[in-house]
Amino acid sequence: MDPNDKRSPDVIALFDVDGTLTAPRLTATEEMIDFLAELRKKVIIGMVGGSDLRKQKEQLGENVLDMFDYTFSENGLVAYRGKELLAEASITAHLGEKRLQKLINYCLRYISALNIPIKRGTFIEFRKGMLNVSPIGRNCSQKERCEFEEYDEKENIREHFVIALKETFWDYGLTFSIGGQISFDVFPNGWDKTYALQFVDHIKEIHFFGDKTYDGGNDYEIYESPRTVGHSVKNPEETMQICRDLFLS
Ligand code: M1P
Repeated sequence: MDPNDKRSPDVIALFDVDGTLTAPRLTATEEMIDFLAELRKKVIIGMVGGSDLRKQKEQLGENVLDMFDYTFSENGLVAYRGKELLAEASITAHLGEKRLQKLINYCLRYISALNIPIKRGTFIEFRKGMLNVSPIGRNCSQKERCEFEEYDEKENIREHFVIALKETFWDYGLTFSIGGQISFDVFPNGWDKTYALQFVDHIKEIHFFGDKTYDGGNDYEIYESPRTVGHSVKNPEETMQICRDLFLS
């Protein structure tokens, strides 16, 4: 602990990214970046997103590890304190190659049989601690991404896909989480955002801010956790407002 750090070691503000610090998959506004810097002078801050670090850098800036006291990528399966890598979880080691391949092959077969308005590329993104599966493909454009989201709201493509996966891989101990616009995440049970809490367990008061705090949303478990004080927000503006009231007034 830095002796010049006058902030309370007992309180942390922990933020989801998409819909909480930024619009979904878009970059943070200058106002938000400045706000986080101001807030960090008063309170320890951390970020816990479903995306991998590369995407978090795209959204919050290349220097994201310098902006937060704690950075949790892939729900905390990749965890940093400042620039120090604390731990990385591996879905490959957890599932084993054989089961992993069965799962990947099933997803690719399922997607190949889907008829949707458009398909692009990168249907499965292999991350350290999770798989991210997208029926349209991750390298669609921003416009195509928004169109798919609208289409999926009517046709429930991802929901049906997840039902099929749950039925087929019921004995794999996996969670399928629809957290964004075009994809869903696949990770072992318990590797949701509460996974990140072990790295801040020494902090008494953990304020969590997220937008998908409803049952089935990818902020639900951490929002409901008895270890956190949960704040449900509608957008980044509301995140800033609640933080101003709580920490800056
Ligand atoms: O942070 C929420 C989700 O953001 C992205 O989802 P999508 O590309 O579908 O909008 C993904 O990085 C996903 O892993 C993440 O949970």
